[in-house]
Amino acid sequence: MKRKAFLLFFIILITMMVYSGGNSQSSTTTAGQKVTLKGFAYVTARLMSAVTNFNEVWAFQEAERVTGIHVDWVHPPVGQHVEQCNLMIASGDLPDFMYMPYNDIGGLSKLLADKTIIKLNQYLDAGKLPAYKAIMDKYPAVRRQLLMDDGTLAGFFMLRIREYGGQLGWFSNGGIMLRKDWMDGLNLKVPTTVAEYENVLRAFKTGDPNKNGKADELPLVTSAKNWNDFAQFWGLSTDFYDLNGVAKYGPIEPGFKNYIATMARWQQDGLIDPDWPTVDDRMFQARFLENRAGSHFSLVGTMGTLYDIMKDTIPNVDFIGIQNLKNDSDGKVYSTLLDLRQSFVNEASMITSGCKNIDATLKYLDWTYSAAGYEAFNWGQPNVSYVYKDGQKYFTDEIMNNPKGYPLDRALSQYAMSMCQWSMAKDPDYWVQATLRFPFQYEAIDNWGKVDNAIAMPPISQTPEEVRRFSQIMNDINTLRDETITKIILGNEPVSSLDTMVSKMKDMGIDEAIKIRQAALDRYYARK
Ligand SMILES: [Ca+2]
Repeated sequence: MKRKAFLLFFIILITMMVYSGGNSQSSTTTAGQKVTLKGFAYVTARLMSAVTNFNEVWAFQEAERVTGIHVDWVHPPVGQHVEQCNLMIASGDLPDFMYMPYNDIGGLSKLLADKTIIKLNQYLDAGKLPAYKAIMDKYPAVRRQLLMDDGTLAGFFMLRIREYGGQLGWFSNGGIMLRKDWMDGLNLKVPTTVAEYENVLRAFKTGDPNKNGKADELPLVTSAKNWNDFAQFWGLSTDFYDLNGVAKYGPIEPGFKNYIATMARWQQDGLIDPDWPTVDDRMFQARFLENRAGSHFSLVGTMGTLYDIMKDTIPNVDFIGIQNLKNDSDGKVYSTLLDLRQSFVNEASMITSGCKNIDATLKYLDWTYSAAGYEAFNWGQPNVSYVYKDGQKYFTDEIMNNPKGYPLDRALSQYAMSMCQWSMAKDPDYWVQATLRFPFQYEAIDNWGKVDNAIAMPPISQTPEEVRRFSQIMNDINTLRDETITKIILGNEPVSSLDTMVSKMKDMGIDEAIKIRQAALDRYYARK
């Protein structure tokens, strides 16, 4: 007994020594030698246009300088990361940590159950992730998204935290855009409701805004993927959404009929480009170049591209990105865009069960979330890739107008990881400077973010069995939905076909699918 007690005391003593050393440099350096970790990280073509290895990026050099930890990186060839990572896991020869889109390699639950990766909770609780924990403490809503349903913290996620209008999420990269010069020419006000928007489309149709004497305008140019974008103005989705904690499938809701009936009427009245089922990017651009397209559910980057190609031939061309249209029944402005509600991306650095130096790995990965790490990984090298002016950060010409002629993403990727994939918190200010070029883009981003994001489905997680059953049911139901919507909008079937569609969906198991979503949603809201 005495011997055992002594051993226990000895073990506690050793543990205390290791822990007390956790906050100092000494735990990461052995006899003055630099600690080296092995990291597996997938890379994209964008990053590889600038460097061949993370260690060539200035921010990673800074991380090494500050933490005293060197990482030997393993980067699979672009596009082969899933296969390569699976091979590595199967071989049992694991690095200290790996950065991956985890859903592509089985998901967090499976990686934990297979003991490929380890939980981080005990280290979080022991204060070993000070910077990462500070973010979770500051934003409880983000913390809820990062923890799994059972409270497990499984990795260092790529965070995209932005506060807007009292809500948390990233940017709404898309919304309705209109030809501002056409609106001004016809003396039209900015529409805020579906009815007002319809009036603008009608005025485009009949008012000859392109002044060629022909009624050749296509008031709304769209494609099949935009139908969900329009549905949100009716406070619903063509897919699943979250109505005050209740999982709903839009196409079987009563309000869906009003929405589809409106789209069908617009089509019949010639307000929608009749070629929408087959329109591709080239045809889409041609409609704008021909000075015939009046409106589109657009992306902010698309607006910039269209402006670039139109400005020489259409001298006064101007765009406006307007707020999402008000829902008729409650006057709210809804969005079902996940980006506006989700503060992380499904990618993370995960510590593996083969990690040989957990303390050093934690310290290294935590640093990117510190104030200094945030600056280095978003903005790069001070006074080289960015400068401070009046307390604000600005990219230099090295990035914005690169002397070697590099495009912005390549120039920035030599210094920082903000445009690439890495476990870090992305700075909304970086995104604005790197993405937006024209005043109408700033205005659009501002307007598109003025929404109530509550009906967007939050980032729920499903068990492997739920995923299997859910997709089994929904594959056929979604196909039926797409076919029915297309036929009704094109006028090939009456709006009443929706009733037949709904009863078919009931037979196909929509109620069970809703139940599965509801269970996942309940678990999400029950997270601590
Ligand atoms: Ca015309």
